[in-house]
Amino acid sequence: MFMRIDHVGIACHNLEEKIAFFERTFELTVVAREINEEQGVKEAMLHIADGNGGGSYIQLLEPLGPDTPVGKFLAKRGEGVHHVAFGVPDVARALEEIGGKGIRLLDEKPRHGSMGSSIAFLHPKDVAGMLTELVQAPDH
Ligand code: V0V
Ligand code: CO
Repeated sequence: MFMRIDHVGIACHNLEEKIAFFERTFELTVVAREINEEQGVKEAMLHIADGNGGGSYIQLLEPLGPDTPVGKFLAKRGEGVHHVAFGVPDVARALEEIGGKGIRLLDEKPRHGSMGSSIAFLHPKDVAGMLTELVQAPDH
């Protein structure tokens, strides 16, 4: 079902500061930036590698406000790994299959994600405490 790790999402207070840190420390490059109002984030993707059905990235996330998923996470836990996203060939189908196994879906249908992708989240309490995202890259 999972083709690769698409990205690891990291919650941070200041996106520009963390982009600069990742660029100078690990020599990564920002390949996309977006404000996603629906998800309540300002985000940047730093490219790591190309893989099966799409690339793999670090996703840096700054909340648009305190009452958003990332804003609440920062207040409760501070900066750190917020979610892990797996590449799948078809998000709608993956949701159906995973939902059928009794895992709580946070999204019943795919939503708009970074770089034109389709995304959906699974409840962290049902996945070993890990907020899990499914990603279908465009044209895949
Ligand atoms: C909350 N919990 C987490 C968590 N966030 N556990 C692991 N990882 C996280 N990121 C735990 C929390 O500690 C609670 O456990 C429990 O889940 C319920 O959390 P809560 O604080 O009561 O509830 P909320 O209202 O904060 O909701 C949490 C969920 C919410 C996960 C339901 O954040 C959500 O719907 N997330 C999906 C959307 C999202 O995260 N979007 C931002 C990324 P205890 O303390 O009761 O034990 S956008 C993105 O990745 C994009 C655009 C992209 O990739 O393209
Ligand atoms: Co993400």
